[in-house]
This record gives sequence, C-alpha cells and structure tokens, in this order.
Amino acid sequence: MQKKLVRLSKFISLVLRHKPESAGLQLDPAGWVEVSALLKAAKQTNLSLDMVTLEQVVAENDKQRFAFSPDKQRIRANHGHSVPVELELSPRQPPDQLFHGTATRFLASIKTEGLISQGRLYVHLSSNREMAHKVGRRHGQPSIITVQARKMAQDGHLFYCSASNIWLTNTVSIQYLEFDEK
Ligand code: HQG
Repeated sequence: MQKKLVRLSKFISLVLRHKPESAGLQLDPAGWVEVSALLKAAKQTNLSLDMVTLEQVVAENDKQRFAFSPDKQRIRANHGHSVPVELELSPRQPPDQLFHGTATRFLASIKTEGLISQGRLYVHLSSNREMAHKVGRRHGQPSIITVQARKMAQDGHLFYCSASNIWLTNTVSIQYLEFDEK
C-alpha cells in the first residue's frame, strides 16, 4: 500500500475499531458508519479522503481491514475492534490448528494465563505461521504459538472467521497452546 493509503488506513482503523468518538462518529451495533460521515470526519482531521481514495484503501488493504456494505453506503472494520460491536458472524469449524504471533516477552505471562484478548473483543488467530510471525513482530522479538483449535471447538469453544480471514475466539486456555521454544 502507498504511504498515503497507509496513513488513511490507520486513521480509519482508529475510528472504526477503537475511538469513533474522537472523530465525532458513532458506530451502529454491528460496527457500521455511513461512508459520507466518515469522509466528512476525515476532512475535519485535515485528511484528504474522497470516495475514490476510500475504495482504494479498502481494495488495496494488505489485511482486508475494512468492508463496505453491499450498497457502499456504509463501511466497517472487519477485525481488531476494542469497542463493543456485534459483527454477526456465525460460529465456524476451525482448522485443526491456528497460530498466534506474539512477543517473546509475553510468553511467561501467556504460559500462566493463556491467551487473553486484552483490549480487543477477541483473541485474533492466523491460519498460517507466516502471518502469525508478522503479527508477533509488531510487538517485538516474535514467537509463534500453535493453538489446538479443533480440539477447543470440540470442547465447545466458539470460533468465528472475519471477512478478513482472521480467526476470532475468546480466551484460549493453556491446555490448547503449544510453544515453539522449549
Ligand atoms: C498478548 C492486527 C501477556 C498477545 C493483527 C498480543 C491481528 C498476552 C498482545 C490483530 C496474553 C495484544 C490483533 C497474556 C495475549 N499475557 N500478553 N496472558 N495474552 N497477550 O495488538 O493479536 O494490522 O491487541 O499475544 O494482524 O497482536 O491491526 O493483539 O501480543 O490480527 O489490522 O497481548 O491486529 O491487525 O496485542 O493483534 P493486540 P494482536 P491489524
């Protein structure tokens, strides 16, 4: 993504996931806002964002972070929320294993508490190690944790798959975790 689009994507992530009020916006219960309101909010923040550019941000986004409603009148974030939204995803059968990238400095705590969603609504999991590695790198020296997802699902835990292909679940207790380093 071009630098300009990355900057816009960060602004949109902030308002659609964490702080809509900071831009004078309010998300509906499913996380949507009117596109016209978002464009107006960007303008008030001195960001140059029009519909053509917004379509580019959505289409070229490396992680498919945002989705338009079918009529393109509304937009929402596909994952990453800290504000309470009901994404209306149906529970899905996960693959046998999913992966979580984290920083090595968090491992001791994770080995005690399991994976917790911290500020976000869900624990976010990747379907491949490469993606998990990238996610972990954002926090420091990366480490990949394997989650025995199918086993968890068999035990009654729910999994959702976002429109951006990220798996979402609640707390993952330590019995389902496997660590790379011994
Ligand atoms: C860690 C990005 C200590 C957890 C990514 C993570 C993702 C613990 C950090 C999405 C812990 C939270 C979410 C425990 C979990 N003790 N640390 N018990 N349990 N943690 O950013 O998963 O680029 O809230 O391992 O791609 O890194 O923004 O979560 O390191 O899909 O679109 O606490 O955000 O997407 O960090 O990232 P985050 P995340 P975007």
